[in-house]
Amino acid sequence: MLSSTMQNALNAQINKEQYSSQLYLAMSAHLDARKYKGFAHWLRVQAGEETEHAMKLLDFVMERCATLELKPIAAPPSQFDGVIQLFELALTHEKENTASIHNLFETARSEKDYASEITLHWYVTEQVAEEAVITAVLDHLRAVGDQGGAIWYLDHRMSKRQRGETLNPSDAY
Ligand code: OFO
Repeated sequence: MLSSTMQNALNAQINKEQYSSQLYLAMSAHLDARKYKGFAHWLRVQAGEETEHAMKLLDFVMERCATLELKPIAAPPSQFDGVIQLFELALTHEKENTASIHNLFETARSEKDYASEITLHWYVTEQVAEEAVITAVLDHLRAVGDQGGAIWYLDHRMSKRQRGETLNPSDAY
């Protein structure tokens, strides 16, 4: 069994992961409509990964015979500024999610919930990877700018991301 504190905290994190998926889907649609098909593809794969993050926690809650409490998922924005600003927003979002995972980890520690703590190790590591890859995308975007032709080459590279991989644009050249 999970303590009610841990159960509530895990349910809240499931909702945050689902929101992340919605946010990346909205970002993907925004860029797709502006013909940035590669960035849109990358973000859509990211949305799928966020759903998997939610499902992994959901399975854990169920395995612990706790109550799954699904809440309404907040609507993400539907309009964004340019590609660079959009990825800046993505990085800010991931930093917030990292803080949320760290709080959850602290809760598991204070509840002496060792199983939750071990499960959350994966999320702590995953956040390091997510922040790193979005930072790398931003570095590339800032280097090429969002006006010239080079951004279309970067867009093409971003289209190479497969499900289950992060695809740092540096790896794709
Ligand atoms: Fe689930 O890692 Fe991003 O938000």
